[in-house]
Parts: sequence; structure tokens; C-alpha cells
Amino acid sequence: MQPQPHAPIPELYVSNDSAAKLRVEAGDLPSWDLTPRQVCDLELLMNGGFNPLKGFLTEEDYDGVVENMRLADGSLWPMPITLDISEKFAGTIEEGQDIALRDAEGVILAILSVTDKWTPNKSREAEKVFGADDSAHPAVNYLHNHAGPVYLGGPITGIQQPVHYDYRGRRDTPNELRAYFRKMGWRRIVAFQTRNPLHRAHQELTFRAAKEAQANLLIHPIVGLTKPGDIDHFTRVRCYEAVLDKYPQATTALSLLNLAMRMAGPREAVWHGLIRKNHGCTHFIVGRDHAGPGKNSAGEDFYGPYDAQDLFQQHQEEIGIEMVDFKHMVWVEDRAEYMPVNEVPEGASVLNISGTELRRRLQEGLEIPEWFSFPEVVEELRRTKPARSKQGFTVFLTGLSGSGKSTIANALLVKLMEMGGRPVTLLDGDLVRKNLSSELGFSKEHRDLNIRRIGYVASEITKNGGIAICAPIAPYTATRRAVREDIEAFGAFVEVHVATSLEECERRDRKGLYKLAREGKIKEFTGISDPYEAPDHAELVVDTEGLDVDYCAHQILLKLEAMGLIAA
Ligand code: PPS
Repeated sequence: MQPQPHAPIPELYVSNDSAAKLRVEAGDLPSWDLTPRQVCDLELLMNGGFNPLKGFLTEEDYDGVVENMRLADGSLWPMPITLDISEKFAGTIEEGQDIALRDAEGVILAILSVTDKWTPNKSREAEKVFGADDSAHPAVNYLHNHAGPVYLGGPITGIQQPVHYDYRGRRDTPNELRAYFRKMGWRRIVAFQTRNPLHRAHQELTFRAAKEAQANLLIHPIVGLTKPGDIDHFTRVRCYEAVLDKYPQATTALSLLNLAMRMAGPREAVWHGLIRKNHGCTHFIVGRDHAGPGKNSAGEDFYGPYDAQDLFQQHQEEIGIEMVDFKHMVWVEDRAEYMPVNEVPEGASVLNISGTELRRRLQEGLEIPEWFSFPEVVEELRRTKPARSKQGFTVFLTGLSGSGKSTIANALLVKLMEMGGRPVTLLDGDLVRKNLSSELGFSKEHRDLNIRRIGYVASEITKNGGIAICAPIAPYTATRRAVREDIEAFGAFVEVHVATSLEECERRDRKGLYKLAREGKIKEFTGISDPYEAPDHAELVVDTEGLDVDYCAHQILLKLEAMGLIAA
């Protein structure tokens, strides 16, 4: 007998009756509050999206996955799906114990039966899985600066799906999609993975890919976590819905995938293929630089442009899904149509707008032609990303105590208020310490907490169209970077290094603190008995030695103008 196409795959949920009982019992267990990334992973573990995984990886599975993309039983699995926890929580947990896994609101989603607890070698994980131990890679940065130091592994008992309030009708579990394909009689389905809005070239290439594979098309965008700085999924889904109308009726479906991407290029492509196979797809489009993380800290690409396609092809049979080449489409002006770049007649004039150019046009409120994108998509993007001169932004001054940050920040505040147009808030170091962080000291942990709080407030101000001026010491690169990521989700982050030298700050010693620090009467004093990591890539460096405050504030205004943040 022929196997039934799209037969259901195993899930890790218990029945409704058992779930109710388990939920009560789990109330007494030690519990772990899942991070946003862990919630995404758990959802796909429980609903079979990560089949054959039955829980968070054990140490043996983890070692195999890191080393050669294989679980201990030999199955192909390229991505470590691990439950990272804090040292403190790890100290309270023994192997053999059950723990409750809760979402951000405290709802118990699952029980983890802990079989393994270990401290991973993160540098090895970074090298093997992401290709380099370089924090310019978003997942390596996450690994070292966000993920906890200890991993727990073991099987999961699923109690309930994470709750989503947005786009409920567009979210499907693997089995829901399989059932849909069965109902519609779709046997061949080509999946398109995306974390960006679809423009006309994407619509053309996906339509062609489906036609060539004689398959139906599943647009399967990521709405979990993507690359920091990407367009938010709310906007993107409105864009996808607009594009869905452009395909012939009943050939194409749109479904949202709550995956937390790692941007791991080749390994990620294999992982995406396995996930799509679990969702009932038979074909998968893989393009140039699939799930690429951008440049490394030496300014080079992390992966070769076709590494993802090569690795996918090597494992295609085992993944159980056929790779479809992503054709690079260009607009052929003379023929007023899109064509794959390799089929363009010689001498024909072709047009293309790169991602960078599109962002520039959006930022500056310039024209985006209809051959490039659908008017509905452009309108959505403009609603979310108005021209830069109308968006909120943050100016983040960092430098030693007494370097002149507060004085410059105050001058800048007044100048921006004089210009008008947007509300301006000053989050000065001393002011924040008084109103937001009065209980904190100057240990690394407390300084980080202080800066993250400032970043949080500034990101809210930026999101709501205002200007935030921050002026803390902020001595740690990784923390400044985390704040940058929080803010760049909503608007520009302009880092200004007030680079007045330690000698000059100490000579001025306006508050008399350097003297006390030298005498050992103030501990952990930045520059004297505590580190200051100067920024390498600040948008602007100002030095107050020999320059007056007014001039420094003016330099910042000029920078803001050059970045298009204030209208000339
Ligand atoms: S941090 O590292 O960003 O959290 O520091 P910040 O919130 O900007 O606070 C710095 C101000 O606190 C005073 N102060 C100290 N600074 C550095 N190290 C130690 N140990 C310390 N103790 C007190 C100091 O006046 C700083 O103010 P500014 O305006 O920078 O001179």
C-alpha cells in the first residue's frame, strides 16, 4: 500500500484531561521562566516541528550535533536545541528531577524531566555550529552574552501550546498544515522561507519555483525571532497578506512559523529543510547566502554564497525534501517583466534595487517604483518606517566620569528643544541613578542592569517617536551593544564617545571622586580600579580637551543631520 501523503507526525502533548491534572501537579515543581527564544524552541518541540527531537538535547546528543550534525542515534540534526539556565537555578536542580517550564506570564507550558545537566564549551559550539567564535555573529553574541552558562536536557511532556494573540488564523502546527494539504489534495508543496517583506521579484521567483516543481506554494515566513534590526513581523504579515492576492487562486497558502532563527547559514538551511519536511512540504527553496548573518568582525562574509545550497544538497535525501534553486530575478526594462538573471537576452537593460537602496529610499521618503514592489507593500512599509527625520532616535553618550557627557547632553537637549518637532528626554547618569537605579552600586552586574534600564526607557521613547539623550559611563562594549540592538528595532542609535582622556578627567576632578578613588576610599571606580572599554565603532567621537561644550554639541547636531535624523 502507498503511504498516505502528509500523515500526521508525533507531537509531545498529553491529552486534555491529563494536561489539566499535570498542570495542577506541576504547580509544586521548581520552575524555569522561559526566555522568548526558548518559548519558540519549545513550541516547535511540542508540535512536532522539530521531530525527531523529543525534548531539549541531552549532553550526548548535543555533542553529536555540535561535532557532526547527528544525534546519538545517528539521525541528522544540525542545530543544538538546548535549555540554557542561570548558574543560580542550576544549583537548585538535580538530574532525575522534573521542572515546570513557564512562559513570560507564568503559564506552565510543559514539564522537562531533567536527565542531563552540564556546562557547555561555548567557544567550541560557536566554532563548530556557526563557523567562528566571533560575536559579530548574532547567534554567537547570543550564546556568549545572553544564554545562561548551564544546559539542561531531557524529554518534554507538553501541557499546552504557547498562547499567541496575533494572527491566530495564520498560525498552523505541522499537523494542521498536513491536514490542510490532505484536504486540498496538495501532494507536492514547495515551501518558501522568509524573514523579509515580499516584493515583486520574490513573488515572481516563488511562483516560477512552484510552476517548475509542478507543486503548490507555501509561503512560510518566520514570526519568531529573526535577525536584530529586521522589520517587525506585524508589518511583514500585513505585507504578505497583500502579496497573497497576487498569486493565482487556490495555488498558494500563507502560514506563519514561530521559529527562533540562528542565522547559521548552511546548517540553518538543513535545519529549515527538516522543519519544512515536518510541516508536510516536499520541496524547499534555498537561495544564495540562505540565512546569512552578515559580515564578521573582519568585515568578511561568515559563509560562502553557495555553502548553504551545497550542504543542503549533500543531505537532501536524508532530509527528505527536494531543494529548489532560488533564481535571482531582475526587472528587464525593455520587456517590462521579471526574468531570471541567466535568461536575460544580451544587451537588454535590467533594473534592480538592493536591500540597502530600498532602506535608503524608505528612510529618506523617496520614490519606490511599481516595478519593484506592490503599492500595498510600500504603503505598509512607509506606515511602519516613516522617513528618518520623523522617526524617534537615541543619542547615547559614553565616556569616563567627568569627561563632559552631562554638560554636552544638556547643551544638546536645549538645542534640540529649540528646533522643536519631537519631544526630547535626557536620561543623565546621575539622574537615572537617583530615579531609576537608586538601589544599584558599581559592580559589573549592577552597572549592566543600570544600562539595560536606560536602554529600555530609551527604546520606548524611540519607539514612540521621541528623542532620548543618554549620558551614562556605560563602560562595557557588550552591554552597549545590547542596548543598541534594543533601540535599533525602533529607530537610530547614535553612539557618541566622549573621549576625554583619563589624565584630563582626573586633572579636572569636578566632583573630587578621582582623589577619593586614588586613596581607595571609593572602590570600583571607572578608569582607576574598574575597566572602561572604549567603543570601536561609535558614530561619533568627541574630545572635550581644548574644545568648548557648545562646539561638541554642535558636532552631534551635524552628525544627526548627516544621518537624516533632523531635517536640514
Ligand atoms: S555606569 O557605569 O554607567 O552604570 O555609571 P553611571 O550610572 O553613569 O554613574 C556614574 C556616576 O556615578 C558616580 N560614581 C561612580 N562612577 C564610576 N565608578 C564609581 N565607582 C562611581 N561611584 C560613584 C560618578 O559621579 C559618575 O558620574 P559622572 O557624571 O559620569 O561623572
